[in-house]
Amino acid sequence: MNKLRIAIQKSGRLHEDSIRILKECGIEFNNGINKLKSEAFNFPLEVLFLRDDDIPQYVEDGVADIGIIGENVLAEKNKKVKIVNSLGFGKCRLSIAVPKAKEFNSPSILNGMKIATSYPNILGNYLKENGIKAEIHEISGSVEIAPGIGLADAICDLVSSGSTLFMNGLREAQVILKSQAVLVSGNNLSNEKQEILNRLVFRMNAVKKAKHNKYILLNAPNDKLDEIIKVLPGMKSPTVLPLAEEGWSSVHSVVNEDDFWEIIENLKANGAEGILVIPIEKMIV
Ligand code: PRT
Ligand code: ZN
Repeated sequence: MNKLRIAIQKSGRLHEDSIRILKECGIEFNNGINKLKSEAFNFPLEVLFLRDDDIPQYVEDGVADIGIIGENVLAEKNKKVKIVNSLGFGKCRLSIAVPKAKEFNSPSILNGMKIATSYPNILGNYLKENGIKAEIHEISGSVEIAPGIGLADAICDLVSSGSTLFMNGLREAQVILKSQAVLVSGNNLSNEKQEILNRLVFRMNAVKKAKHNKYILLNAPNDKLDEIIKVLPGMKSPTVLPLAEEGWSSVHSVVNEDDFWEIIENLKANGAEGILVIPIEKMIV
């Protein structure tokens, strides 16, 4: 039987989350320790463990059918692959950073500077779009030390918490690209492989949706039910069950993480008691 081949990072920041998302989709396989590939036991999937930089090329060439990589790598490599799904992890931004004391009120300040980066293509496009003439100095690692050792005047590198910049006396001046891990696919999947991919994406969406939502249970006095139900959206509408105690009901619903605290405050203000919040494992709508 035909199998779908997915390429994920062998080791590094995306490795564990890539494995976790596949496992949460119910797919079981051995992790890639000292292994180049692994076959899933219970889903038509073969997992290849590769360096993240190589994944776009492998997917473009069809050696792997799909892959998980950061949008930053995708934008830099510019290969013929398409984004199928955003995965919500590996979030970071590609930014220009300058020494702390340096003013940065417009990108034109970069004119004439030497900028160190591992992302020469993305940086080159940014400079071109802004009409800036600067020298790009490509280095493959430890970009943040370049200004301190006199190798460059500024850098263009990935930032997440900002502590690496801070420790090197640098300041984030301009975000060029926001990135997260994405699932990409080649452009010529067979019908059979496309079908497997659709099943995988369906499962990933159920996992993602569940993470964004919480199941909520609460007790409400019956005379306050109308107000409380108005606060709770639910998947269709909240479930209301009578409590053993006269005049009270139990209300069940699903709430979105984004407005979660606001909803809880509203519920309390409207007389809800004994509020329980429970994580949802999968959500199929
Ligand atoms: O060996 P391989 O080539 O596969 O891995 P790699 O060393 O090239 O990549 P890796 O594992 O470091 O990162 C893989 C992907 O994780 C990146 O392509 C991004 O999509 C994503 N990601 C998310 C990050 C970060 N956050 C991140 N903070 N990648 C790197 N960093 C680095 C950054 O370069 C800087 O050195 O972390 C430092 C900054 O972090 P803060 O928290 O101090 O700001
Ligand atoms: Zn890499």
